[in-house]
Amino acid sequence: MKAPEQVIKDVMEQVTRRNPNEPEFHQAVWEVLESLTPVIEKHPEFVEAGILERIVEPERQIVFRVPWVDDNGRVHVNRGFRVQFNSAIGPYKGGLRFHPSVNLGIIKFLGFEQTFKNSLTGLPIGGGKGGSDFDPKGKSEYEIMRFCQSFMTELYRYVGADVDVPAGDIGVGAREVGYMYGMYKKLTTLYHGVFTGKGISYGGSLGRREATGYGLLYFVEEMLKDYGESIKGKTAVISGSGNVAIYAAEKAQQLGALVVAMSDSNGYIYDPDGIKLDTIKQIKEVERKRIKEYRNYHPSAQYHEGSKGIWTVKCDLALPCATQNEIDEESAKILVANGVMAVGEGANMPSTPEAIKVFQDNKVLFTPAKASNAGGVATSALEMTQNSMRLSWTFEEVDAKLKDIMVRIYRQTSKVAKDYGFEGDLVRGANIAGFLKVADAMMAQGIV
Ligand code: NDP
Ligand code: 2IT
Repeated sequence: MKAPEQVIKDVMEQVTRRNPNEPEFHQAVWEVLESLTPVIEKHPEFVEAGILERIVEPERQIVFRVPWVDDNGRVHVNRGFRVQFNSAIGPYKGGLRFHPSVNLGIIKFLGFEQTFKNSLTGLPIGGGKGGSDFDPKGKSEYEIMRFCQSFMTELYRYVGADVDVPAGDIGVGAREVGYMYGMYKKLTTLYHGVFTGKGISYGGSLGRREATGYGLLYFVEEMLKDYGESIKGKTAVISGSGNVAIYAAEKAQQLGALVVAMSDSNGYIYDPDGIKLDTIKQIKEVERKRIKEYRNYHPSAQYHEGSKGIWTVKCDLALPCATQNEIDEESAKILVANGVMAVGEGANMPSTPEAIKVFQDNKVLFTPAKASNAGGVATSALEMTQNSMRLSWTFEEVDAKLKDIMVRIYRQTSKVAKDYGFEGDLVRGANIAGFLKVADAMMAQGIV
């Protein structure tokens, strides 16, 4: 019998060899595998059943052509992806990302993370992710619609309410979900919950829009409580100004934090009196413009080019809510030097491994994405439930369930970390807790 460290090393080598040029996927896999040594020690049966080799290999990867015609009659071709990663505990579930940086490796990293995150929600959803290298920026409403329709004319074959249920992610919100849902319905004549994040008038859940950001703050609040602290009175910096960032900022403000900086991919704004969220919503949700417009409304605020600079703003709470690897070692060191108390990940894998090490070495409270941003997908599962039951819950009902789920994820993550001898290490706690449920289901279902 090989030593657990060797088992893990061998699986990782195979992942690197079999998936060349996919650094984000390697990074996500390594973070999980590295946490699993004590689990493998305790459960040699997982090794015998090839659980690790199977869990790092997507069940199915779909790559397809997405042709569309712009407003000037020019033809464009993008690439579409759907990676159906793991269905051990439920139908594939996870968002679609439209961003020029999308490639198979990015979608695989996201699908892999999603598998463990979905497990942590305690709800019956497997892991999947998809998207396209389409860039929505600067496109007209009809161009967006035609792209979404073309994307769906292929994807519709592979999804379904009990098969695979996509949702939003970067570049995909209620507008895009609406266009894709409309085409799905036309092609299949099925009116069922094949997407989440739908508009409220056609089966969407109240509270889904807010869920990822609100959930992040519920999670951080619960963690701070354990250390005799709370969000009230803290200064917060939140990167991004999309769906997750906006509702993270909203809940942070409701809980009494002063949010002083937000960003987009061009730069960040610093408003020491507190960001006016209505202005951000107007610029980002209504006008779909750049964050630098904020200064036109609030001339006393500062705008700085470059999104990375946001981590030089002094704060107690840093909440990365934009994209992967947005906090590197250098930024982490600056945050620590400026006295950051807690880092709560809203985006997927926003901190590099080196940055996480800096936070942990310096006793900064750190919440890993797959635990602290699970509120979005958890509420998606609540949307699926409502669709199946043919009823709609009130905002308050959904929000209360979300809060319960986030508190439960925090408690479970922190307990599992402690049980395995790593008290306070939520990275390990989340990886182990997320893994155990999926591994158990895979064991029960045989070698498939
Ligand atoms: P949005 O498209 O609504 O917003 C993304 C924000 O991040 C924008 O402000 C965008 O700026 C910025 N951003 C995107 N890419 C980059 C980049 N390469 N560099 C700097 N800034 C960037 O997406 P979401 O808010 O939905 O997603 C944000 C993060 O949260 C992602 O990591 C996503 O995977 C994760 N997430 C989302 C969930 C959801 O329910 N939506 C659930 C769980 C996690 P710009 O407008 O300039 O591009
Ligand atoms: O990363 C994520 O968890 C999401 N983008 C949300 C997925 C979902 O199915 O709601």
